[in-house]
Amino acid sequence: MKFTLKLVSIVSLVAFAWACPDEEHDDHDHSHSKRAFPSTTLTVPSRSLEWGDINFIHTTDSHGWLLGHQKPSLPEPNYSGDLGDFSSFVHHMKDMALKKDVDLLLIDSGDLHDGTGLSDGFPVGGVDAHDSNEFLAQLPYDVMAIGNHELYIYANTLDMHKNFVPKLKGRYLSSNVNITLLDEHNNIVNVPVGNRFAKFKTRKGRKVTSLGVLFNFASNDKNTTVQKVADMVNESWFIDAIKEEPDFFLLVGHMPVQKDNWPLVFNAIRAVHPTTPILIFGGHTHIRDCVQLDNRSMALESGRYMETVGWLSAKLDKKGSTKNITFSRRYLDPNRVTYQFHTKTNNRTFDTPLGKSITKGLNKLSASFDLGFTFGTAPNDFLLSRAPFPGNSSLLTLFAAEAMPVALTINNTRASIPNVMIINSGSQRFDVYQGPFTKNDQLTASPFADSFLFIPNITAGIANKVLPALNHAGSENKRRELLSAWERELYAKGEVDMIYRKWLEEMDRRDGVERRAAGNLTMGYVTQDSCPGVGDDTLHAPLPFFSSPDFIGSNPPAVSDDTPIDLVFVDFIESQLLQILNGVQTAKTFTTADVQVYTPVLSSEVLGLYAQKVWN
Ligand SMILES: *[C@@H]1O[C@H](CO)[C@@H](O)[C@H](O)[C@H]1NC(C)=O
Ligand SMILES: *[C@@H]1O[C@H](CO)[C@@H](O)[C@H](O)[C@H]1NC(C)=O
Ligand SMILES: *[C@@H]1O[C@H](CO)[C@@H](O)[C@H](O)[C@H]1NC(C)=O
Ligand SMILES: *[C@@H]1O[C@H](CO)[C@@H](O)[C@H](O)[C@H]1NC(C)=O
Ligand SMILES: *[C@@H]1O[C@H](CO)[C@@H](O)[C@H](O)[C@H]1NC(C)=O
Ligand SMILES: *[C@@H]1O[C@H](CO)[C@@H](O)[C@H](O)[C@H]1NC(C)=O
Ligand SMILES: *[C@@H]1O[C@H](CO)[C@@H](O)[C@H](O)[C@H]1NC(C)=O
Ligand SMILES: *[C@@H]1O[C@H](CO)[C@@H](O)[C@H](O)[C@H]1NC(C)=O
Ligand SMILES: *[C@@H]1O[C@H](CO)[C@@H](O)[C@H](O)[C@H]1NC(C)=O
Ligand SMILES: *[C@@H]1O[C@H](CO)[C@@H](O)[C@H](O)[C@H]1NC(C)=O
Ligand SMILES: CC(=O)N[C@H]1CO[C@H](CO)[C@@H](O)[C@@H]1O
Ligand SMILES: [Zn+2]
Ligand SMILES: [Zn+2]
Repeated sequence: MKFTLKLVSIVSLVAFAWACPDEEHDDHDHSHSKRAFPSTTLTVPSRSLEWGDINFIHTTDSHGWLLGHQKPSLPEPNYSGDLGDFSSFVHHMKDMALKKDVDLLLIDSGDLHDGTGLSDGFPVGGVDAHDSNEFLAQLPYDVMAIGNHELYIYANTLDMHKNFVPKLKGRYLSSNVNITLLDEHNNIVNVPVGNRFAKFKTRKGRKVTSLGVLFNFASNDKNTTVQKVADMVNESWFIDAIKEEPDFFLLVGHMPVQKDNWPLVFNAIRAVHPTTPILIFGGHTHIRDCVQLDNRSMALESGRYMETVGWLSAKLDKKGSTKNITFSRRYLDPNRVTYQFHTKTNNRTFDTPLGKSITKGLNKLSASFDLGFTFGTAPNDFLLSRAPFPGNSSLLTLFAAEAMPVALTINNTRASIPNVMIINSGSQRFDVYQGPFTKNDQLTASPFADSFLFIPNITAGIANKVLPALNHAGSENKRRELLSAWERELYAKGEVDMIYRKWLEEMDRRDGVERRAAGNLTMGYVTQDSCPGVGDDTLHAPLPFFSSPDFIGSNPPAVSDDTPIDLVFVDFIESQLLQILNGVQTAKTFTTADVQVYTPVLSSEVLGLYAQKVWN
């Protein structure tokens, strides 16, 4: 699948620079003094944070969600804090750390690109996330690491290297990721995107050795290089970097804390330093998770899309101690209620000038990208996994059975010929909520810019067999354990939805019915990880989970089985579809030579065109 990103030349990088917000210190804005205090009906966190000697605030996989989740449908308000609110939160937390005389570090584990209009809605000639990253750079991040979404498109990696990395002053880490580019003498050079490691001292003088590791990602663009983690730990620079003993190792990286390669890095360090504290901040699979690889280390993963802010603290003991370290970890719902609760501020004292200027700047960016452009008004929520499929509230049903048949036949000379239309369900990324359906919502829900193809003159009887056969082949593979090989391939390409969905399914199965029935909890994530105690900051009942097939299609046309019709499908699934078509009939062997372009409309445009026609 292709992201809806316009390919841009390097020259155009310079052409589009976001002007810094100029009115951040608007002294005439007294509106905040009229604000009411948060009403007590909002869900507050269950308990205070536990502070240690070293404390961390962690973000990961923010994917451009810097204005937070703004829809009123549940559970979105729980994630409504924007980057300006987060900046104010960090400011107050830093103040608290000073008063407590402890260290507080701010960490990010990558994937800043691809997710909302703020990152992806740039005008022609722009670069994905170039402008939204200007706002992230205004936060006092101590260490950031590169994610796979920084590497799908070379222009994005180059922008990170040239424009973002310098702002982090040596603390943007890419231990195993390089970029190839021309240097100032026009020589081709291959260099780390950021820094391979950083050694620094905290405010309290603690020595830190930090790395930034990416999982074994294989779908990176030309002229970017991802070295396997197993090879990285054998590099002489790595062995040198970890030789000296710091007060703690800070391993930041775009790699999940379970079932991936953190143990390779961890063990390499443990072989040299058996008791030095090791803090790991992972990401990529979009879940909340925590694991202790031994009793003097902890690894935290803090969700996705600014739906989670992670907290980790540790009470350090003497160097060389073999006692257990006391850790705590917490998954915060990012909203002003959470932020104010933990910083003991109220709606009047919470906002900082920087926070307000970031919010204002992001809204201005949104306006300049015209992200509020409204295609139509969604009559109800359309959900990816929280509503039964097929069903009236299923986004997959909406897309396949309603939106494709409308959008793909606009101005199409084949509109009058009956058809069957098929797409992969992974083409949809995020729920569509009741209310205005905007340019931002389209970029968020349906980002993949795939083309539609068709084979004419397939009899309806045959065409109707294709979708069930595609889905059956998928579940056959599952049964025959072929899935693991397929999943491994998807994983190397950066696909993580299957892991995120499994996580949702497990929390629903574990205590969905019981917790929802109790009626005293709002809906949200209910985390069960392998670290001691409860991790969620605000207690929730799990979101309901419904599974859906891998492939979805329009309703069968009301014609006889021998009627010739058009078999329409998205190019992403062409090879699988041809294979299946040649299985459900043998009269003819179909090849790519039989395939034609159906419409210039791309899969990323379908919902908008449908909304314009039907939701207006
Ligand atoms: C708190 O302040 C924000 C703006 O900063 C405002 O939108 C909101 O309505 C206020 N909340 C309450 C509960 O007063
Ligand atoms: C990689 O970058 C170099 C330097 O800009 C360029 O000469 C080369 O053609 C690029 N390679 C590919 C495969 O794009
Ligand atoms: C990354 O760049 C460094 C510095 O130029 C080079 O020594 C190293 O071989 C490169 N690594 C990879 C995997 O390309
Ligand atoms: C790394 O080095 C160790 C010890 O020298 C060796 O056993 C291992 O095979 C090496 N791994 C790789 C991937 O080269
Ligand atoms: C120390 O931590 C380990 C797990 O890493 C646990 O099994 C053990 O009970 C703990 N010991 C003490 C004394 O807390
Ligand atoms: C911590 O773990 C190590 C080995 O994993 C063990 O030898 C040691 O006894 C543990 N310490 C405590 C206090 O449980
Ligand atoms: C779905 O919508 C159709 C048409 O509006 C309606 O007839 C049907 O009852 C709805 N089904 C459900 C389960 O709400
Ligand atoms: C369909 O044709 C009309 C009239 O030429 C045009 O305005 C419209 O943009 C076209 N729509 C699509 C989706 O191509
Ligand atoms: C359509 O397919 C039938 C066989 O299913 C064939 O007899 C016929 O010639 C085809 N028509 C066209 C226009 O290709
Ligand atoms: C919710 O209700 C259940 C069952 O009535 C009770 O056990 C639980 O403590 C309540 N939780 C909260 C957060 O009030
Ligand atoms: C803090 C906050 O906004 N909490 C909201 C979370 O979402 C539920 C609805 O599911 C609201 O009732 C809460 O107020
Ligand atoms: Zn991600
Ligand atoms: Zn990722």
